[in-house]
Amino acid sequence: MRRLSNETLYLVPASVETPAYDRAASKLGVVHFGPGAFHRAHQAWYFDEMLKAGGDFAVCGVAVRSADVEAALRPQDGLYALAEREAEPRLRIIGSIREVLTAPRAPETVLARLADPGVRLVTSTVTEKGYCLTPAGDLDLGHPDIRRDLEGAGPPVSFPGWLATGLAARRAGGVAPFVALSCDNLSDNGKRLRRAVLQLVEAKGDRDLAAWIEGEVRFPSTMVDSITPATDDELREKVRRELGLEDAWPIQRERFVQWVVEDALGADADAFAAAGVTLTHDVAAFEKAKLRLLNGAHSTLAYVGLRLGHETVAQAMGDDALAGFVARMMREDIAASLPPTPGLDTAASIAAVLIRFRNPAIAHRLAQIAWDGSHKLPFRILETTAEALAEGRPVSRLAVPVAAWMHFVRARARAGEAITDPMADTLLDLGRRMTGDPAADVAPVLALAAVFPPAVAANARFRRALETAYAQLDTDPSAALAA
Ligand code: CS2
Repeated sequence: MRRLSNETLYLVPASVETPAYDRAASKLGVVHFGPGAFHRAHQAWYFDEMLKAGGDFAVCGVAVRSADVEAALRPQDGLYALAEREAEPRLRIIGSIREVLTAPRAPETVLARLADPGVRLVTSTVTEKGYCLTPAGDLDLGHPDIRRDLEGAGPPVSFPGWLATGLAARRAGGVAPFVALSCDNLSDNGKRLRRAVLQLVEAKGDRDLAAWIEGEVRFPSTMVDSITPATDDELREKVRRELGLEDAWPIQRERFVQWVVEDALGADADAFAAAGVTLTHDVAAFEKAKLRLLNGAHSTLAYVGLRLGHETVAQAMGDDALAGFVARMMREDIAASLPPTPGLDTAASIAAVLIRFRNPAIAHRLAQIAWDGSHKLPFRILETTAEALAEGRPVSRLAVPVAAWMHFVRARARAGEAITDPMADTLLDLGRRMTGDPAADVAPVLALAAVFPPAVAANARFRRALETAYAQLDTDPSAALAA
């Protein structure tokens, strides 16, 4: 079977939407770090819309490490299929990605793209760990990648390092800075990225560049949302059947897609708005609500669901006790932590999220959501918990996902299986030493300063709640879910 590419695009059946613009003539406007599944499901689709409307938004995707995306997309001229998995499914070929680079293989080209005056935006989905931050939100100067960037001999290795180097090149060349648009699931993502880049430049001792970045570079915060299960053989096969062409790495998501961006995009704002992006001055409230409600509930379903033997989000939602627990946690515990915000209807968002989780056309594996728990739980559950403790609200339900995460770590450690997490070694070591005794198992977990904010770790009420939930999940999970 022939491979999807510019040359074979004409073979795509008419039922599948293809780029309705001249790809060869489209101009590069965006460099994106982390062209993984989420980017290709979300921002690349929005940029495809903006290209369709005639804007200069072709994307150069830069993978910080792995060459997998380049290997899949280069022979396809950047083209891939995006499947919307709903009762009435839709398939579309996305054409916005014009080039994919793997940074360590082509550092000069990456730098040239970052310095290109036509590039106005540098977007990113490098996941929580790609920012190299300490729990307090400072750049982690002990992080191996940051240490290498500070030594400064070769090209950058960290994502903040690339941004700093790209901005330095623009300043040196008299080119206006790009807008740095973080699209990762972390609260105040723009502010965090700005801090990481500035602290790196300061640690290098380049005060002039730091002052220029402080004065000239915009780091708008954003909220991104669309459920994007990893690509599996079922999807590859479906796409092959429907296209009649081979696509090495098709992408799938639900139809729902949302991008809220802080209104600091300058001349590109109108193109974003026309493509359906919400521009607002208060992204933080949207981001917080999404992280705590959707992502908090997702992580809860993942860890508790895996403990109960479920495999996918839809299956976990079919378990009435678990679905009821998650709904109560959102309505009673998490909603209480969200300030009223114009344009944000918390009750409606919760109802919508619960429906999205039940989408029968999507097989979203709990094991995928369980990745990187040490970096996800702080934003998703522990900030809410810290506020609940400070304001005297109950924390017994919020302790359940944390206890279930402990069970996840323990079960994987015992089975001798790997876990995907930047702290995997520490966690597996802890897991191997867990005996099932709640007090003995909980204490070293709460001592993980990179995960638990001090006010949560030291709180006796939370510790008791965690011990109780941990014991219940061992002997009688239904008791934990009855909370
Ligand atoms: C999920 C998210 O994998 C995960 O951790 O919770 O990727 C989630 O599907 C998206 O944030 C939805 O917008």
